[in-house]
Amino acid sequence: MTSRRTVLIAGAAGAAALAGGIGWWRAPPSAHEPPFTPDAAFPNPLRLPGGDGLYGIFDIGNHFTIVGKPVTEAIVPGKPVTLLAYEIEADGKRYRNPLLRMKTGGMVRAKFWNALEETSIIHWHGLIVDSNNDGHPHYAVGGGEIYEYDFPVPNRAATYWYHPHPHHLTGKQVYLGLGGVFIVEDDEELALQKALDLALGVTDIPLVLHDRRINEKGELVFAPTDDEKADGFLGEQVLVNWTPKPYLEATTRIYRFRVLNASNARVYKLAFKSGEHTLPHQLIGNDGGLLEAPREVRELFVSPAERIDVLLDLRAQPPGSAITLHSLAFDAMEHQGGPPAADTPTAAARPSAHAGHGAHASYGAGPPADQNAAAPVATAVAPAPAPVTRAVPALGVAMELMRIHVRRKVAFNRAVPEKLSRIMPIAANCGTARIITLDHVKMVWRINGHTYAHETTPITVKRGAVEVWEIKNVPASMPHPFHIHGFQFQVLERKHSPEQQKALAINDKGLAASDLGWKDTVLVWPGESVCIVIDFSHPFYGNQVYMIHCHNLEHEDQGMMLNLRIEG
Ligand SMILES: [Cu+2]
Repeated sequence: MTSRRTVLIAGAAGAAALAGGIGWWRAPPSAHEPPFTPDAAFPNPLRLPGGDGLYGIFDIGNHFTIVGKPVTEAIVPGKPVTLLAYEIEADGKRYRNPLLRMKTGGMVRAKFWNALEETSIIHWHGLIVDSNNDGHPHYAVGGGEIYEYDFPVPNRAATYWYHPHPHHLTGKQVYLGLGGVFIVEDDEELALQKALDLALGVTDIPLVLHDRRINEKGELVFAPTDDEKADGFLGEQVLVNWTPKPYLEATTRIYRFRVLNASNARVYKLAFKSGEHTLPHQLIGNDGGLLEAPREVRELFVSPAERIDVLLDLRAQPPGSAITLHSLAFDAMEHQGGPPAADTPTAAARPSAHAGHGAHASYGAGPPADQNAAAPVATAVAPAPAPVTRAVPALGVAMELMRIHVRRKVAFNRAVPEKLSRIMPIAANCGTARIITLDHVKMVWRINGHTYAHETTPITVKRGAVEVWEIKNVPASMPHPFHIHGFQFQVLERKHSPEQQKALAINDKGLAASDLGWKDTVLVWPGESVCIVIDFSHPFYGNQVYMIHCHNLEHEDQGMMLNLRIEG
């Protein structure tokens, strides 16, 4: 697939820095600190989760209503635009894409009100729920309709997330704004917070990465071409917590960053650098929560939907210094072996559009009958947004994501605990695995030769079975983040990995530090095979239908997704 490679490497110029820097969140300088002027490359204060508003922290207690709707927010300072968000109103506060937080063992009782003019449903990514509560696209509800959720959360503490999952529309709806972080806490987690004196939104900071195209008006532009529907839709800049070119003011202590890659298709290779010097940091957790012990790392791949939980120690950094979070250059197609496939498509052979061109957020549906106290949302359909003229960096092009300014020295004498948790390994090896093949025909990505159909369940597993799956990505392919609903898994082995992945191996099974612990999404490179083990035990009686899919959202919307039936 030489044409694919060309597509991926085209337009490799760096994204232009956004001008501006109005600093709409900047706190007034305190009497103790000199005034601070950020550098022009990162002029905007990082948006942090606070008491309300965008990313406001919402502690799940009683029943709540969460509305998916168009809202007005400024991504670029001073340029309010329409985007989509989940909104909760409670106790006189309004939260948008709230950071949901709860304890292990608690209940989620929520009404999702779809106030869009198209179908949608919320998937609780990483949560162990029955299939009625999973947010399977089969349960997507139309505009103006409601879906009721009612489920306990048995998960370990971790950073999960929630996002829309309607078939053909997931990529567009996530891109235009829908999605948020879902933090579960347990005793181990609270002990860690206490040991390191961590406070969510202050020193324990979620970093949600979205690459987006933003036009001169500050609008999000989602307009994938046929090539981009096949490859994945990339942005020209990376927003962190919906902040373009962000900076964070820090002190000389340990910070925790919970990174969620919520991008449609972009894989990041994250590293913290002080000038040219890469700073070692500690990986403490990933998709399914804390690792057994911290692991020193220097760089990590994070593919769409994956999470990493890291500690960055700034105690040795002098006040006045700056550290930059980078995505380092990598070759997205390294190891792409073999000749171009015989079925390498022409543009005419590619599938037709699912998501539409130039989609944006200026639409909505009126409230359902039982919600008539709420204000109706806009129904006007505005013209398509103007295109973006800046070049879009290809997958694997280096990008700078965020600047951290060390402002002030503080006394901080806490030590990172040597032991974080206990992970019981599932005894298994890659010998007799169920084979899951990722390939394509005529630019349509497939799993075991299938694309998605609501009515078919190509994979059936008995409840309580323990299975090893070998996920084999063909050589003439792309990196695919493979996700499974309803269960977590352990990664056993990486085989035929590209050199850039091998370079991160910490054991003779080729695993990277970020493959340890419990996972729900794992990146599989072209030509690579990844063995995982899944314990299909769960407390839900009767047949349950979940899914497996690629979390490149364009691949998923195109049908790189299958039903997974658990016979209960
Ligand atoms: Cu994929």
